[in-house]
Amino acid sequence: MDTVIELATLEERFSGEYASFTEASWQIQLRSVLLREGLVFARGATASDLIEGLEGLGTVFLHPDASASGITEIKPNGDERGGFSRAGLKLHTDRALIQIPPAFLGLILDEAADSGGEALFLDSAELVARLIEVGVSSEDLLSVRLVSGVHGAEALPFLRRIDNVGWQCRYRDDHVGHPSGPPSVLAQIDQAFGELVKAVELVPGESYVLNNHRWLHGRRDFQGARRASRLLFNAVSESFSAFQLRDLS
Ligand SMILES: O=C(O)CCC(=O)C(=O)O
Ligand SMILES: [Fe+2]
Repeated sequence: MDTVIELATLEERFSGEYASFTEASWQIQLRSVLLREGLVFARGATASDLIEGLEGLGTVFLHPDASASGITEIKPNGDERGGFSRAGLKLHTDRALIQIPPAFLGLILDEAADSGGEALFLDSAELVARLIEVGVSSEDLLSVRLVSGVHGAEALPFLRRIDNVGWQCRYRDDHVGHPSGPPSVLAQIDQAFGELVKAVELVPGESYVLNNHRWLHGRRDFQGARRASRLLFNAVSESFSAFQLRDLS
């Protein structure tokens, strides 16, 4: 039986338990882990495999930096900050300041850094649960907005309820955009980030796909010639990326 692709949840990835799938079944497993967990790791998948794997869930979103096929090559180009630098990227939502950010993000590590460059992840469902647990009120939480650092004016909700389907989250705190809301809540968010963030050292040929409406991602700063390929997708249905938050109503 030809094994083409190996998949793991974040937990399985940490314990090195990749599961092998044949051609026939890996796409089904990829979609099912993505829908359930919002984050899935793969080994041996190319960009076109990921595009095929998301068939029925998402369609390729053309980022301004992407090539015609939708792939953005992420590598240092002399910038001092942002994706095309060697700088660390704080936890964020991709394209957080557009009305509906792309729902899914795939990233393949093509070439590893000499040091650093670990991928960072945070589940906003876990974040909200923690914030409620430490006493943040749902009213305060729902008052947090995201303000563009580039276009000025518009403020978009940190957490948006989509009728009958669930929630959507967006966040960034960098040159692209920043949160606005009760200072004590913003401080609690920062503290929870430090406690809940997960770092993964991807190996070349390894990739992840995440729900960009649920999981925040980032990376640590690095040395060397790290290179990655990124794909973004719009969801075929909002319900594919909306997630449940028991603590908020
Ligand atoms: O380099 C990475 O691992 C992620 C890059 C990224 O998140 C971005 O450019 O928005
Ligand atoms: Fe990103």
